[in-house]
Amino acid sequence: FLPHLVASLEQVEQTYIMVKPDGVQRGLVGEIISRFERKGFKLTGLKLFQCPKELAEEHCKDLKTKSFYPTLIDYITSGPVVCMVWEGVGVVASARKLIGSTNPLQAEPGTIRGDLAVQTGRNVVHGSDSPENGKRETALWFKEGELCEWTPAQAPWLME
Ligand code: IDP
Ligand code: MG
Repeated sequence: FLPHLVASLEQVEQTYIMVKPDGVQRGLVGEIISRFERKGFKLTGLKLFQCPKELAEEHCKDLKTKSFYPTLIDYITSGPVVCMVWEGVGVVASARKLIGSTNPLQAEPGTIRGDLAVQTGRNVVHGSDSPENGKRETALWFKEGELCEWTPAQAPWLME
């Protein structure tokens, strides 16, 4: 029992991060995973997955009215994606910062999109935009039993 690791349990969030098909095709999977890993968040789910159309539509349902919606669905289902769940205090907002702005040309250097992409329609990675959506998207993309609860050996060196 490590009291310092459970003290802030209610503050622990989940975010759904996905390397999109362009990131997989361009060989950026390791690079993208590394950024979250090095930051110090905890990986609790990971799989390579060919997304069916119905799941892409459910995931993107808030964008249904947008002109780019059909091409977005084609993009997300165009090849395998890497699905991940990362956990930590403040992980949702922090992951969005690591990812950078939706338009890679406006994304700051040092962010994933700022360093690795040029177009909104090929912006290599997805990240949940709120803790609620982090939970919703985790449940959408992962079945129970696919997630791992574990304590990283480095935990006491990341959190006092
Ligand atoms: P986000 O991924 O930064 O949260 P959202 O507005 O939620 O951005 O849009 C979801 C995804 O839809 C974007 O990551 C991008 O792949 C795609 N998208 C958003 N706006 C456009 C656009 O204007 N043209 C083409 N694709 C877009
Ligand atoms: Mg979004």
